[in-house]
Amino acid sequence: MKGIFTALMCSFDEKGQINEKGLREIVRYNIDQSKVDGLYVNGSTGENFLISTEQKKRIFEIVKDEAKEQVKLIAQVGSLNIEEAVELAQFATDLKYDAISAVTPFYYKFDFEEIKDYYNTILENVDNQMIIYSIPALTGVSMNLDQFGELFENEKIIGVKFTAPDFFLLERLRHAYPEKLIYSSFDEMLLSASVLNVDGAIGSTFNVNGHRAKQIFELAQNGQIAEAREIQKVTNDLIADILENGLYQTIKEILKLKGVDAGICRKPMKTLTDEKIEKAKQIAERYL
Ligand code: SI3
Repeated sequence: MKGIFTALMCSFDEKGQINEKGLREIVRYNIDQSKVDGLYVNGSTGENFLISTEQKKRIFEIVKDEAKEQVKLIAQVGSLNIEEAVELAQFATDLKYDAISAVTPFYYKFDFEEIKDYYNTILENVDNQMIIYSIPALTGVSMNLDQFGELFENEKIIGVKFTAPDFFLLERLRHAYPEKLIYSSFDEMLLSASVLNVDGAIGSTFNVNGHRAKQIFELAQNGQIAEAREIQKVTNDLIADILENGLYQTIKEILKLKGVDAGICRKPMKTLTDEKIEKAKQIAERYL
């Protein structure tokens, strides 16, 4: 379960329906071209919070069918509707996903006891291992070292997808819980997190830049920091341009230039203007 995991995109058509052929091509591109170690399915990058339960299940099925046992698969099942979270967790477990993950419950200001109950409820109903998905900037939910520790008391919680620029907390977590898996999840901070000995990373830009993420992570593990810094620099030039042009839309456009039928993003996400499509082409030519 260690290494570089792509936060997988999903291909959607103009009607917002899953483009199965396109999704299969995205899976193949990540496995065959980028050679990532795993896929994180139905996360933020997969537009999970914009789609129906049936669509989430279908995506789990298609990805498993395409990837088979070639890479590790993590199913993000988190939902404000706890019955949906349990249903998806059971569904992905039946499909033999290697682990499930759930975003911290958001929108309502849940207290820590409620958050803990959410994870324990999902896990009481499913025979699988869980990776907490912590992304305070989007959920508004920040947890401290002790709270992570309390969640980790449940042995089925095997790690955390740590999507925050808090390197103090990251170092404390690494030190306090050497046996838990910690995944860094801001791609632009991969080297810094790798130096703190994270077990892997999960990221959106790995859909097109997974090969460099693998290099950064492996170089850092070998102590080749100067070399890793060079690759992180190019990576961050790429990420800065992608973020400026529109994150998920630009990644999809770049995939299309690589021959992958990545489709468009679901509404209310916008489609790229002609000018931004041209910019995406320039980004691809410059970096990929
Ligand atoms: O669940 C997911 O799709 C992710 O892993 C998200 C991941 O943390 C990305 N965050 C978001 C909000 O998309 C990052 O990979 C991020 O896009 C990247 O670092 C650029 O800022």
